[in-house]
Amino acid sequence: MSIPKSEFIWFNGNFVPWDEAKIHVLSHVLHYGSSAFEGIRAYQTPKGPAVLGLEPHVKRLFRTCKIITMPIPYSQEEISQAILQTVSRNNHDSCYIRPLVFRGYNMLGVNPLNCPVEMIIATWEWGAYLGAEAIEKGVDVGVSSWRRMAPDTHPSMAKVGGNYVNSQLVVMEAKRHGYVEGIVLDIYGYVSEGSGENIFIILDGKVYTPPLGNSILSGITRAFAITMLEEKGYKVVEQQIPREMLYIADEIFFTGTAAEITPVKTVDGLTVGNGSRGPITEQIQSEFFAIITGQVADRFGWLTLVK
Ligand code: PPE
Repeated sequence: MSIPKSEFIWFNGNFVPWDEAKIHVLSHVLHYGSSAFEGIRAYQTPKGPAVLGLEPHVKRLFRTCKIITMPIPYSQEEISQAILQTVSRNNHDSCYIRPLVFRGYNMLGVNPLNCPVEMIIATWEWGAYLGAEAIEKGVDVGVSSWRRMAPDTHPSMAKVGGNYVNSQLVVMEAKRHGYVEGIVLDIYGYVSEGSGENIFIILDGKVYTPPLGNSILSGITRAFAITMLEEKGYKVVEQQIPREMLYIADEIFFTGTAAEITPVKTVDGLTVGNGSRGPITEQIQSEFFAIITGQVADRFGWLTLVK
């Protein structure tokens, strides 16, 4: 399935028709993965569309660009406004939002510094990332034979295009083996994350998730999940997780903007808990969907109305 087109893409400060948002084949980004991106969602609420986590996503984009020395020629406020305007111009009730900063066309050679920093913001309608039934029934996943980037190689805290070669290898292998998604271990063999999701493991009433030091992306949905879990009185432990904990877990769920909160049903063919969505996962999921669709008050200030 190809991307469902919207009308406009914000491109270096202007709205251009979807089909005209093009770059040269000798752009630096295409050759060396020199891009920084975000994935954000807007949800339909009774007050109109609202963007979830606008501020933390824009902040993370700027941090990614700082890590890879790719200065964005706009302020965070300008980018936030541009995101809201793009959702509005494309008349979405709900959508996925993809801001992308990249090194454009001027010179080739690894050094990016002589190439212009360009930016787009695209929006489109994107349903459930891991399949229509995944949110309720959960997904079958496998531990990848690939490892996440070692510390001091690729910066996992930065959402950089080039990092996603690793994610692509993980997800392609997972699909080849009949799984929906892969779980990647870090270089030391500890659980890191999915190809595009953070992971939570529940064992004996405690909730575990890998810390930033295990080569994870600092997920915004992960932060939302921790906030909801702690509010409900669960202890969330950020600690190194050995692979075998996946096999004895009572519940496992993924978090991510695209994946939202998705239960994991099996790992490497072994059933997680009783094989259906666990009670803590369900509680957090229903709270999450109630807040982001405006069914209950946005008490954590996660939403920004588009109009
Ligand atoms: N880890 C990775 C590697 C990752 O790519 C994501 C988001 C997360 C964790 C969760 O982060 P957050 O969205 O802030 O909760 N992956 C994005 C891209 C997915 C894609 O296929 O493209 C996303 O979910 O938008």
